[in-house]
Amino acid sequence: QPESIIGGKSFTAVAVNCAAKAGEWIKSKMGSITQLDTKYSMHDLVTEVDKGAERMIRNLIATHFPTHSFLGEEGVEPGSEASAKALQDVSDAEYLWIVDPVDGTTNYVHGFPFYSVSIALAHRGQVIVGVVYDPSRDELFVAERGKGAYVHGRKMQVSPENKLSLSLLATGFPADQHVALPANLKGIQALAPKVRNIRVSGSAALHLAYVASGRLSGFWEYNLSAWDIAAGSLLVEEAGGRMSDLSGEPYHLAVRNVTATNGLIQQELIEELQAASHT
Ligand code: 2AM
Ligand code: CA
Ligand code: CA
Ligand code: CA
Repeated sequence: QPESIIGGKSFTAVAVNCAAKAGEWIKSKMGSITQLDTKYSMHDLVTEVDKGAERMIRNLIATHFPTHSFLGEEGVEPGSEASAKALQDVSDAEYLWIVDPVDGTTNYVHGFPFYSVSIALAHRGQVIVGVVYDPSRDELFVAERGKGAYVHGRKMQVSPENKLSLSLLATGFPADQHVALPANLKGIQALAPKVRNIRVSGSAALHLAYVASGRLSGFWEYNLSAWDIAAGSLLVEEAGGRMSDLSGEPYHLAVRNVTATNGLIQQELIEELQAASHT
């Protein structure tokens, strides 16, 4: 077991403090964005708030844990190759903080209140703390490995639906127009008639928190990066759910095409997505 306390401050306390502080600031800036840029494509937005929030989180972590490594979305060039390489570069870090300062920037820019701050701490590649904060609803989701997952102190448990036909799922439209988007549209087309419904709400981290809290039965998405998933993956696992890639292999930090469920529908969901990808 890694030390969870250094210098009197627990890892989780720092993660929570960072998420709460950044989240409050992000929310206070909503509606007053002065600079909106695109990154990789017209679908990929970034604001001064994304960058400012990441700087705030990074500085706070560095004051408590100066020896720890840091991987944040806004510190990496856009595109999936750059993000895979950035993760590779820190793969031998003992302690690695993985941060998405605003997950759901498109929602944030449009005033659609579904975005989050996502902060994970990995020890030798294994996520040991995961925090996702939703400033719009003031909901704080926290997990520590082996200690369960909580939303504002209440223990979370994944949902009981044991069939796709009883399930509420979520996914995302990938930015990649050539391979991932067509693949996922096939998945949506195959699944929509077989489930209760599908939501595409725009924050992968929050979707994972919703799987953990039982509000969604499952979630899948293509082409994500470690900062979108790492924190939420621990929420799901500690709430009794399952995380895997699209072929059913267990989740790890380099997984980009991800499924997260209550466990009960995992097999059925993966089979449907695999069948759809071959159509
Ligand atoms: P972001 O808001 O932090 O960029 C929604 O489907 C998810 O996709 C969000 O987690 C969102 O994160 C992410 N996303 C948005 N644009 C993306 C892009 N160009 N490539 C990969 N993921 C993206
Ligand atoms: Ca982004
Ligand atoms: Ca993101
Ligand atoms: Ca982001």
